[in-house]
Formats: sequence, structure tokens, C-alpha cells
Amino acid sequence: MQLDKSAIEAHNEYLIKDHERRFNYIAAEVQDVEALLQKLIDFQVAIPSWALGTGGTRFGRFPGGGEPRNLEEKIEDIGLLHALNNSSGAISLHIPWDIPENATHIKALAAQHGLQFDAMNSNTFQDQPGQAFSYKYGSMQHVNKAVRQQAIDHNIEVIKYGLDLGSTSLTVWLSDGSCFPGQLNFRNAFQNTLESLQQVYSALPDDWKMFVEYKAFEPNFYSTTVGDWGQSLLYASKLGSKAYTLVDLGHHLPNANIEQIVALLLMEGKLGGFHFNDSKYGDDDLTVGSIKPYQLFLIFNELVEGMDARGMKHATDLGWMIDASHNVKDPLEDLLQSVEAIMITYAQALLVDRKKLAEAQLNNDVVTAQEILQQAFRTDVRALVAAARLRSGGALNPLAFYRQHDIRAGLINRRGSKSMATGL
Ligand code: PSV
Ligand code: MN
Repeated sequence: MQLDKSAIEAHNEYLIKDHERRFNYIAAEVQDVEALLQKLIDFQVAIPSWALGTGGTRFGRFPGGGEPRNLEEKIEDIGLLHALNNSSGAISLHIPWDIPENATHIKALAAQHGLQFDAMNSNTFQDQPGQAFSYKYGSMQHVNKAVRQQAIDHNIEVIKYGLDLGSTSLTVWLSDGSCFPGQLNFRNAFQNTLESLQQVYSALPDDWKMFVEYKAFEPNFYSTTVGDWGQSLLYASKLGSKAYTLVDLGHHLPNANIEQIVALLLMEGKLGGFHFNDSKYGDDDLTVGSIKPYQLFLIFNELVEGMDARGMKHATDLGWMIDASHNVKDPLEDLLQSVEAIMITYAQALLVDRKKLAEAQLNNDVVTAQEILQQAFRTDVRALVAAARLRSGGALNPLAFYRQHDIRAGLINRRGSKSMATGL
């Protein structure tokens, strides 16, 4: 489903007066508004191929209908999001949930929607039909070499799929770990995992990056073999310069200071990618910015500061992706909200007066430092984000457009109310 450009234009025309009033107000407050708008226009957040269907829990799943039935329809859905917000210009594939059977066709279809292929994701946390060995007791950590080899081979296969599509990174998330004390020898599990990752790393093309994603818990609840940023950094450092740590916001123990983790990883040149979501209890996979928006702002503040300190390009030097699940919302509406929350928070972080903040820090002026951060966080930047969208051909209010045009009803019409997307 390609959106009619003239429908977006009509929508924008209807809203333009109100928008301009809001924009002129905030633009007068911002120092170099043109530079800021360009940064917002350039910033793209990848959408995971597994987030386009309804998620669920072990207690049930309540699909809303019209879910994409194959990779082509998933690309179509992301194309739709991108046409509306111009900030979702990439797709991240999980193998084997979304195998690109015909890479040339899939690549051409994505290009038609202005989409690129972000990080490829391997899956050694589920057993697949016909698979020789089970991952019940882990994959890369496994005590049996043959199981480890199977996991290594799978990752190398994922790299090959990615090469055909023009991707340049591999994200490895392992569910490996243990459920009970005594189940694992921690050092052996680490060494096995490291050796397996080394095999995959040696198959990595020169211009690729490998992201090692950590998670403190689930599905293993006693120990996780890549359990925190320290362990991930250890693997990434031992692997080499193409290996990086990936931070998923939902993968920490309660109250972890994620902004500090981000700052230090950036300082070491070892932060590679990001999975956005929000949570109250654990890996809840809720809409970005819906529970702890100030924490998200503090994280973005460190991202901008740390990237600028290293002369990194905000838009391209890290992998930005949403990793969420939608149990009660329409996934496309949730993704529009998540991207909007990311853009708003990025814009707020760009507004922080860095010179004044550095001065306040040097003077131990705690109150001023807090005022500077909160001044940026409390600024309503929505008109700036909308202006960036307008300039790149998107809709002033993507969510309103989606509802007014009853896009979900159209999808249900064409795909049926019982269609099921692969993924979580
Ligand atoms: C694991 O919880 C994770 O965050 C990893 O990124 C997976 O690839 C993704 O979710 C989907 O299971
Ligand atoms: Mn993740």
C-alpha cells in the first residue's frame, strides 16, 4: 500500500496555520534552528521486522487484524510509517523469522519505499523445525561443541543474507545462561561463548560491525552469559575493533544508570547500537518514552554529548532501532508514537546548553546544572519535529493521518482479520 502524496499534502494544508504559529514561537527560542532541523531530518530509526504484528505473553495473544503475512507486507508497513514520518527509513531483519528468499526482489521493494537494511539479527534462542541440536541449554555457551558449531553456522548464514541486502551489521543476542545455581561453570560458559563469537567475527566482512547485545535476565533467571554491559564490553574488546556493545533499554536490572553506561561505552569507542523501548518492571517492551521520559532524555543527553566529543555523526555512526512488542495497541500506531518520542527527545538533547553545563560542572554548581538539563527537557519541541517532517515530505501529524484514513481497516480488508505476523 503506497500512500497517496496528495492526501498527505491535503492533511498538511489543513494543519499548516496552527503548525506555523507553534513553530515560529519555538524557532525564535532556538539558536541555530536550521542546523537543528537538518539533524532531525537526517536522523533515522530502524523498525524491526518482528514488531509489526501483535505481541503477546505466555498468557495469551490478542491480534488486531491486518497483520503482515510475509516480508513483503512487513516492508510495505514500514514504508507506510516512513511515508508518514520520514524518520523510519530502515528495517532490521530477524533470521529465520524473515528470510529474504529472493534478495534482489526484497532489496528493490525496500528501495521503492526508501528503506535500507539495518542490522541483521540471528536467532539461537529458539529451536527451529528440522534443526539437528536443541538450544535448550544454550547455544554458543553449550557444553557440546556440535551445538556451538550449529549456532556459529547460523550466524554466518545470517551475515550472508545481510550481504545480499546491503546490510553492514550483525546483532547477536544470546539467551544463554542458566536457571539454577550449579547448572553452569561460569568461566567455561564465557570461554565457549567467546570462542564461538570469535568464529563468527572472523567471517564478518571488513566493513561490517558486530553488536553484542546484553540482557540481565529472561529466559534464564539465575545467570545470563552476556548479562550486562561489562560482560558485553569484555567480549567486544576481546573480539576486536569491529565488535561493539549494544544497549537495549529494557535489559537492565531495576534502577540501573543507563545514561552513565552509555557515556562510558562511548568514551571507550565501544557503543555500537541501541534498542529503544520503555519499561516499568523488566523487559516490558512498552512504547518508547511512555513510562520514563526523563530517563530517556538523560540518555540522549549523554549520547549527543559523547558522540560530539568523539566527532561522530549522530545519524549514522550508531545503529538506532526500536525493539518493542505491542500487546494491546495497533503496532503501527505504537511505532509512530515510539519514533515521535525518540525524535522529541533527540531534539531536546540538542537544546542543552553544553557550554553553560560544563561551566556549572566545573563550579560544582549542582543547581544550575539541573536547571540547564530541565530547561531543555521541559521545552515543547513538537513543532520542531513536525517542521523537520514537513520539510522532508511527511505528515504534520502522522497518527491523526493514520486514523483519519482508517489505514488499519484497509489492511484488514486486504489481509484479513486472522493474519499472523512472524516474530515474537
Ligand atoms: C531480546 O529480548 C531482544 O531484545 C533481542 O534484541 C532480540 O533480538 C529481540 O528482543 C527479539 O526477541
Ligand atoms: Mn533487543
